[in-house]
Amino acid sequence: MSNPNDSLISGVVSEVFPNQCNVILDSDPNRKLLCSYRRSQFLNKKTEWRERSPVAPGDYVEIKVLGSKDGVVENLIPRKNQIQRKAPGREGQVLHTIAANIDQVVIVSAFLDPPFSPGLIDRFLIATQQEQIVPLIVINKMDLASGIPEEKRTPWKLYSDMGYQCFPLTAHDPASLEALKEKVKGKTSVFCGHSGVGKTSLLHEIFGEKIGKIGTVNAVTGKGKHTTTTSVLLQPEAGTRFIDTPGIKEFGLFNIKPKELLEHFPELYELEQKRERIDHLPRYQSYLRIKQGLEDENR
Ligand SMILES: Nc1nc2c(ncn2[C@@H]2O[C@H](COP(=O)(O)OP(=O)(O)OP(=O)(O)O)[C@@H](O)[C@H]2O)c(=O)[nH]1
Ligand SMILES: [Mg+2]
Repeated sequence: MSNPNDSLISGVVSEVFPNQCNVILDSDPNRKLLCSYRRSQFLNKKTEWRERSPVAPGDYVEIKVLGSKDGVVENLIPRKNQIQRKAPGREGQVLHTIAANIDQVVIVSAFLDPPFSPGLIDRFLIATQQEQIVPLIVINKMDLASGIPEEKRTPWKLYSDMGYQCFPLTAHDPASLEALKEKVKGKTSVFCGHSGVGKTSLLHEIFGEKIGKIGTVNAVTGKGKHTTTTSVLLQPEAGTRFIDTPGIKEFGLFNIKPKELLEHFPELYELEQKRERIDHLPRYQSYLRIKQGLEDENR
């Protein structure tokens, strides 16, 4: 008797829609099938958190092919890791998986327009540490730094001093992208950050192909207007994958207790252990806001 799994083929989820997702086939990376999936089949009912969608970009799946363009997801392969946040604006404990099976998170901030945002960087650093994913911090739009006093031109210094890899660059200046290009080669990288920081622009420049729309930044609010609306995984060359994500306003952490939080702020932790004052230090505000948010949630 034939095994029903014999007719299944494997691939990676590249884009997720309600009840359907695009899957790039392992056997033919230029071929993409639109596949339906059954929420009830894959959602993990045992955890107290509900996932917004059972599949995410980067998930490995096995599918049954139905025609030249579509199929059905039959199996979801367990994830090696994932980057998740608390889904914003919802009641209850709902999770949004931004990406699965990734090597590194490229945390993109702009030097200006929108303003450099240490709060979001700090949250992503915690999430990557929890999942043991390499974080790379990109500070885009360095062209806007000319005319800014010297001492204010390196807002990321705090992070490089702590040993994080920081890449100050300008998307439109190819020479400034070389170091980052080397780092993303042969890896799966997810590009995250606020709207308008230049994630899609950077990806255009690095991979040299049109991958999505590039937006404008609102002159009044300084915020982008969410030009990329769904996360998309692309595979420009064998072994290299990247995921462009829509800009996020909030990155809500979960599964971490307020008292564990200080360990993710090692420079504050050490001083607090020695009972020294920390409330004047740069990341203290971030620490405090995240801690208060987690305490409110636990009430
Ligand atoms: N001055 C300057 N502008 C840039 C740079 N990189 C991108 N931009 C501009 O910033 C705006 C937003 O760029 P996008 O690439 O759409 O930003 P995004 O992060 O993908 O935004 P979302 O898709 O909304 O999350 C566009 O007008 C880009 O031309 C840069 O290095 N310098
Ligand atoms: Mg974009």
